[in-house]
Amino acid sequence: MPVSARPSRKDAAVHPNARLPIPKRPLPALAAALVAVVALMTAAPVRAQPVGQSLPPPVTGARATVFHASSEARDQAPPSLCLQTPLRPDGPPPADWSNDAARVPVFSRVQGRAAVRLLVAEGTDLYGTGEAAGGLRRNRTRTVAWNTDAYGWARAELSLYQSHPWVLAVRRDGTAYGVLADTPERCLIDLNQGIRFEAAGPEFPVIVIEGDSPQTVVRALAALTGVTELPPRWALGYHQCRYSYTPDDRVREIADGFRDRGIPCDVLWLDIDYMDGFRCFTVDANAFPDLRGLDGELQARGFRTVAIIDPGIKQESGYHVFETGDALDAWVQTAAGAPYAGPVWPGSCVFPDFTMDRVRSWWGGLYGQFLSLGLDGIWNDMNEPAVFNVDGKTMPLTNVHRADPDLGGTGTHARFHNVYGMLMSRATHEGCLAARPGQRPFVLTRASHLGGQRWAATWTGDNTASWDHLDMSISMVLNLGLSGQPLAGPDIGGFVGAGSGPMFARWMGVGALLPFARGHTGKGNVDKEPWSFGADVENTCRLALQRRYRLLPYLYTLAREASVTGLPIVRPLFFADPADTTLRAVDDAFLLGDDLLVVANVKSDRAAAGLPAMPRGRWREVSLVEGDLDDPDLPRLFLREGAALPLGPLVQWSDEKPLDEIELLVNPDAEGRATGSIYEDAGDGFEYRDREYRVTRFGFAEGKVRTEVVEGGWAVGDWRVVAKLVK
Ligand code: NBV
Repeated sequence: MPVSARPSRKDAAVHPNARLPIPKRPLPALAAALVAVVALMTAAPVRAQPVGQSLPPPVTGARATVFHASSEARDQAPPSLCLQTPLRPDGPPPADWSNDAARVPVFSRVQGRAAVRLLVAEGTDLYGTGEAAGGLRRNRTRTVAWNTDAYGWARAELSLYQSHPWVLAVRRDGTAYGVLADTPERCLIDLNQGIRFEAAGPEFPVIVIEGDSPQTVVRALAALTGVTELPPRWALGYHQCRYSYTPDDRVREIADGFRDRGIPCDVLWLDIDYMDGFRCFTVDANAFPDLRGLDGELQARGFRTVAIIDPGIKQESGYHVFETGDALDAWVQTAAGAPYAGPVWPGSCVFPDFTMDRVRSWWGGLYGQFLSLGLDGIWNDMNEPAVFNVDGKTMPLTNVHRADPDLGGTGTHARFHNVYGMLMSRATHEGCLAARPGQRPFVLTRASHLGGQRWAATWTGDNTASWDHLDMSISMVLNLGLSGQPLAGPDIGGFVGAGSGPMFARWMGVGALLPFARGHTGKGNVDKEPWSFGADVENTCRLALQRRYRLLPYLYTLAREASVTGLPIVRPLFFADPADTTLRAVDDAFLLGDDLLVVANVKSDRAAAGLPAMPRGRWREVSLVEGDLDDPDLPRLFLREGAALPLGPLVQWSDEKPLDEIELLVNPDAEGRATGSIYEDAGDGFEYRDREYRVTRFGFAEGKVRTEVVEGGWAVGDWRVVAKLVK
């Protein structure tokens, strides 16, 4: 591993891109209406006949059709960059769709851009659009699918780090459909009047999925764009990060901080300052003279480590990554055919062109030696890709990617911008797997695109320590889940700004119940470890994280479900009853799986939290750890009527000890019955693919619990079940 003397660090407390002009805010209503009218007037319908072709049902209960603007557009369409496999149309669209303007898109061109519009019936609620700032319900919003380094983004931000040109529509009666604009280009998703996509680049196909429920449509989306593989179990524990824990003794201090205080934690993160001069795949020998030794120490105490890797490679002779990449001709090129260079953390950088298989393999190969330092996972940041001090905060759109034929061949950055981060995380994922075939890769990425869930988990970027951002973290994670990405979470506590103790406590309460739970904050900011805000906040954080660890068997069961079906881990309340329209806009409460309902208080006023509209049935409030019911800063939890929820023991890290006792929280239905299940395997590795796993079903009836293995043949140590009825 190349190391060198510690570089002189530039003060990186403020993101250079923060000084760039703020992207346009949405227009005021009157101006927006005028623009819409002008747009309609200038929208000349394409004369060619649109073509629709039905697809084999992606999942039972769903029907899907792909529409093209014309047969020429269909024949010339470049390969999809979001679908898992090419489509195989097998007939005409369903006959009952022909006059339905909600299901058959109208294609046009608007000011030179390809546009598509579908009507939306009264009473239809819209969701999805991926990583979008704002609330859960997306009606009357605009999103621009364009991966952007959005440091300190605002509620009105149009573009964040990821692009998901996808809308889930739930009709008044609870049936649902989804609309996917299959384009990687910059794409406006306008939900002001119906569903409208408008994108640069060539005409793009639109896939419409019809389903009997929102769940069916989301599962169908996953059947088309892929699922997240089962993560290692430790990745569902709590993660602690900051920009940056350095030097090595500071990392040790943080580890002590958790273990000495009995606050559960699985993972410590290394941000860019562990590197030698921000050169990827190097280590600062002064700050981390023995990273391998440090990782070993941490592992012995039950911690894993994840290290950051950015795409910008310092243009410097003698630096092994630059030299080997250069020899391979690996870089994105300018329109003139020279390697493109732009400034990022290390100074002038070149950028690997991940659209080429040979470049992805080279990049993946760099992880072999790197992971051997004892690292457990990789964090890909800045991969929009972010470039400093330029308009648009990225590379010129005229840059050239020499993509392989399966990605459509050579094209401009305008075509590949939105998939750059996704392809980087793919290269990382594949590299980790090749380096350690027996271990499940854990990759976190900032930039991504529809389908990116196949290679990485994600977080919502550089949020702000404000009540509003705490509020948005729930709806954003929900909409990511409805857009195919189940493994997501915010920077708990906020990346930008100090915030306050009560806000931090409240954020930890919520964040501990989201799929990816990581505390993080920016350089120069106040400390944001669970103990940084005094004893009261520390107690709340301990309870919040103890709750998460008690829920680990359930969380892991949900992650497994997501890996099989594509259903999100956290779900909007309306999943419990899609026909109940009172649930459609609730976004400070959510479902963890089907059985646990979380009511968060995200307002500064402690007393403000009343109960939201609740789904039908007798949901009963539950306690997961002693004292949680008495803490007003923790979300309230309710168990579904008829549910039996398996809880694990209180542990300090996920595999501290084998599961020997399950406490089954039972909320019997009117007949006194309840059911639940648990998925188990080794927690890492791939033996589960050869039946080395087990799904056990719990049935509660007549006051007794029965267990039955319903799937898999894994023979592991047995646990006892202790049922606890909730009153
Ligand atoms: O690597 C430093 C940070 C990181 O902590 C953060 O999570 C990323 O979103 N990174 C952005 C680059 C600079 C941010 C100011």
